[in-house]
Parts: sequence; C-alpha cells; structure tokens
Amino acid sequence: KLNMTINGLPVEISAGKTILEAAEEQGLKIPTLCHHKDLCVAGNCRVCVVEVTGQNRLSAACATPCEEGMEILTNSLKVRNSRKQIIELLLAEHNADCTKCYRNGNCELQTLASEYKIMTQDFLELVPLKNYTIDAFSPSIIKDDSKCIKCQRCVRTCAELQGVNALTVAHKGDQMKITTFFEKAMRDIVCTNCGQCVNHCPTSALVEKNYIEEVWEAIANPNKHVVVQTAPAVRVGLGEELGLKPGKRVTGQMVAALKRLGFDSVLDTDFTADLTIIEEGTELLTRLKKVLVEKDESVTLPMATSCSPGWIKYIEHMYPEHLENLSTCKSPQQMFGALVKTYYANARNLEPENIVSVSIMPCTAKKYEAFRPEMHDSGYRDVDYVLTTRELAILIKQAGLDFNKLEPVKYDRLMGESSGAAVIFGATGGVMEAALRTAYEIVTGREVPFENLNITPVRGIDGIREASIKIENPVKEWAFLDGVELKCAIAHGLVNAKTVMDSVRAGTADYHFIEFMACPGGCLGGGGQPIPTNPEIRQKRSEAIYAEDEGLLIRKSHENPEIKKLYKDFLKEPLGEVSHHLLHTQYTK
Ligand code: HC1
Repeated sequence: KLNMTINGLPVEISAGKTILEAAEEQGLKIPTLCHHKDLCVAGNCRVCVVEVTGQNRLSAACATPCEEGMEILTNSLKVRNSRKQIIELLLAEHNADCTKCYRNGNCELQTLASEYKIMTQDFLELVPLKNYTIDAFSPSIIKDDSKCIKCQRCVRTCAELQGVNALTVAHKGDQMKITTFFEKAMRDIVCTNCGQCVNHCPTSALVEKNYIEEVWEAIANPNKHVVVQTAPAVRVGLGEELGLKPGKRVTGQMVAALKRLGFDSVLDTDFTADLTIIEEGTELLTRLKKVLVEKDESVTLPMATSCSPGWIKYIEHMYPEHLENLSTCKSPQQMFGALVKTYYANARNLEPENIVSVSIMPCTAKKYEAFRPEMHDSGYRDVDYVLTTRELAILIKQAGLDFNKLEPVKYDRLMGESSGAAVIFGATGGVMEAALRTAYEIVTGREVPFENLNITPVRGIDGIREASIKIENPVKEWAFLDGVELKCAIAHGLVNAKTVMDSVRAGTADYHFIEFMACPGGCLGGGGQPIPTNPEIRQKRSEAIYAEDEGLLIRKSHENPEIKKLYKDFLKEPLGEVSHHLLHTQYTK
C-alpha cells in the first residue's frame, strides 16, 4: 500500500494504480476523453490533468502511476482552468452543432462542455473548420471527421480489441487526422463493420448508419406488413438506453413496446438461433462422419461458426484460404429473413413483396450482412432494415412510450417461440453451449441431466477458451464417435480470433468445432449496444442472459415446438433441399 494525499485527505492506495484509478476508488471523478477501460493508456487528450505537489507541471491522471508520499490535487484552480482551456480548444476544432448531432444527449465532449460551463468562444477562430470528410458509403458506419477530437480510441479499439487496424493516425500537428488505408472509404477497406469503434468513440465521429425513418415509413404504409425480429442480446441491453441499470432484462416490455410502435408481428431471432443449432449441429456431425469414417479429404475440420457477420468479413479478408472451415449456415438473422418471406408469408397468406422485414440487432455488422448479395434467397432482400439496440430506443422515445410502465407481453407466434439455448447465443460461448446441449442428446440418445444443462467450461470472459467432451455409448447411427474426445474452442474479439486462426493456419489446432464472435463478450458487447460498454457492463449483461436461460422451461433448441412444426410443415429435414436453398450459403474468395 502507498500512503498519499488526495485533495489534502490522507489515503492508502494499492501499488500499481494510476492517479485516475486511485481517485475513482475514493469516489472522485476525474474527467477523461481518450481513456477507456477496454483500452491501453494513451494520455493524449490531457483532460484528466491533476496537480502533483512538488512538480511544476500538470500530470495526466490516466497515465501517471501513484507513488509513496504523493500529494495530489484534482480540483485546484490551476487544474480546473487547464481542463476548461483544453475543452475549449477541443470544441474550437470540433463541429459543435450539437442540436443536429446524432449523439446529442450522449456525447462525452458535450457532457464535459456542459459540466465545465464552456460559455466563451475564445478559440473559435483558431482552427477554422474546413476540408473535413464525411464517409457515409458503408451500410453500417458513418465516419464524420468534423466531429473527431483525435482521442484515438477508435484506432486503439480497432488494433487492440479487433487486431484489424482499419483506422490509423495520419499526418502531424494541425493536419493530424484519423483515417484509413490511402484514405479510402470504410466500405472499401478491411473494416469488418463490427462497430466497436462506434461504441468506443466519445463523440459522433463514428456512428451507425441509421434506418429510423425508413422503418417509420414502412410502419405507416397500410399496404405493408412489417415484421420485426429481435436478437438475443438486445433484451439485456435496451434497458440501459432507457434509463435502467445494466443487467436489467426487459424482454416482455420490449415486445410490448414494439407492438405499440405499430409492427404487425413481433417475432424472435432466438427462434432461428434454435434452428441454427439443428442445422449447424447436423452439419458438424455430418462433417465428422465424412472425415472419420469416409476419410473424405474434401471435407474440412475444424468447423467454425458463421453467425457473426463481423467475423465473416474478417475471415474473408484475413484467412480467405480457410473459408471452407466456415459452417454453411447463414446467421439466425438471415435464416429468419429468408423464412419470413417464404414460410411465414405462406402461412399468413401474404405476398412476400408486401412484407417488410426489420431486425433489431446489438450489432452494426448485421446492417452490412443484410445488404450482402448472398442474402436474397427468398427471391427478395431477406432482411430489409437492421436497427441497432440504440435505434430501437430512439423509436421508443420518439413514440413517447413510458417504457417502465409497459406490461410485459409475449412474442407473437409462428417464429416467436424459442429456448434458453437460443438466448445464450448473445454471450460468448453461448452458441457452443447450445450446440453441445443438442448434440449430446442426438449422439447419445440420452437426455442432458437438468443439473448439467449449464455447461460451465465454455462460459467465462477469457478471450480464448477450450473445452472437450468425451463421447461414450452413442446410439448406433453415431457409433463411430464412441470414445472420441470432441474438442471445442471459443474466441471472442477479433484479436483472439486471429490467435486461433493462426493456429488453424499452422495446422496446430486439433479442434473439431470453434465458436467465433467478432465482439468482446459476444453480441452482448456488440457495436450496436448502448454506450458506454465496458467490462463491468458486459459482465452484467452476461449474467442477465444466463438468468433468462435459467428461467425458461425449454432450454434445448431441439425441444422448441415451433422448430418441430417448421420441419414438419416446411423444411422436412435438417440439411434438406429447402434448408439448403434458404438457410445455407457459401462464402467465396
Ligand atoms: Fe447475435 Fe446471432 S447471437 S450474431 O451475437 O447468432 O447481433 O444477439 O442476433 O444472427 O440469434 C448479434 C446477438 C444475433 C444472429 C442470433
């Protein structure tokens, strides 16, 4: 422990902490802009300056380690005036047209300007705002350089969390800017559309491309039947955007709100998450048979999950020779879209061209995924508009709904029923756990004992996790798997995907099945989730996801009655002809 004083009060601080962390421990807030708990220390915005007695300069609290005997002032006149000047300078370079800004009301710079009452315009003419670029070509992300404060959180996010390095710093001095390879549009570079840069940006220099007006117009059109699906992780994030604490599950209220907004049918992506498990599980078992029994060398293992569109874009760019490892399953979002304009349209006697298919996702890459040329197998665009969790909250606010007063309501039927296995798709390891619950029963013919339904080895927050299950006494059809140790791995955050894929490329990975999710924590930490997102918040959302699973009566995908009905009435069998046409795809180099 170190003995120090903060603002004249003696304190004991554990060694190794920064001044920022020490102050936080004492309940003192020091403002920051470039600092983020997910990222390495940068110390480049200087908003967190403090006085350390005996030093004749101010120190950045985020980048200064505590030392024995330090006397720190976090709120002296000198500190306050310096911070104020720094904020004024940032504002002078910033397009501070706050009322027209997408992040109006949730902007860290705006909050600081308000707290420090920046009323003067001393530096307004210092750096005339001109020659900036707004890149709106991507279907997922808008990059507006006029809003950038050059804190470089996006650059560090793209490098440290995702290992993609799509964004970088170019030029020096007042020419310095955050840009891309050869200043190309985000659409044309290695950007995976994951939106982690959006989640970590303190202002609106990076935001999602929103489709709010398009969805309102569809709802208002009496000739359109507007169907909405909601992703697993939205239900544990949405509340934060509407004033509730992280970790609050709002499934029923969210469904109620969507009905009040005027959607004709409120359905669940979890339904097709269950379907994914049946299709993907069957695909895995088929691949195992081909490799282990038929010695078919054209079949590739390990099989990798394919539901995270940021991960798909990443493997396309970085490991194109391994596209064969991807499961051919489309993501649950896209399976849903393809079924809505075929199975659902038939059952409801609707013309598919009159259906508008909207999805609410915790993800910005899902917007890109819906635009992909592969995603038209219904004969139409399978998913028309993708809104993030944040955009849904905007719809709810615009409609004037008092979210907390809404009585929980159930999803509509036909593609609205789901299992606990589907809900946990939203957390890292969830797809693997859901798959194992079903695969175990298919292969052994025995039920997973209730007390073993939580497959804890695949849970957790470590970036890469491994688990194996020894198969014993399988049923006759799967007898070749007797004694086989099924080896699985899980990676979340693309920087971890890189490590696993490097071992696949090197031939040193002996896994059979790998779950990849582009975002830290899985979809619950997606780029479309409420801002801020940090490790503590992700942990709360994760607990909420697993609690939702535990509270459901059906916790295995193959027990979902609507899935059984779908196979009976429409698909006939997993990996069958209809499935092949609507639910599977192949990504090409
Ligand atoms: Fe996800 Fe998925 S879990 S990818 O993380 O497989 O976005 O939530 O919707 O499609 O179901 C996201 C979440 C989501 C798909 C499912």
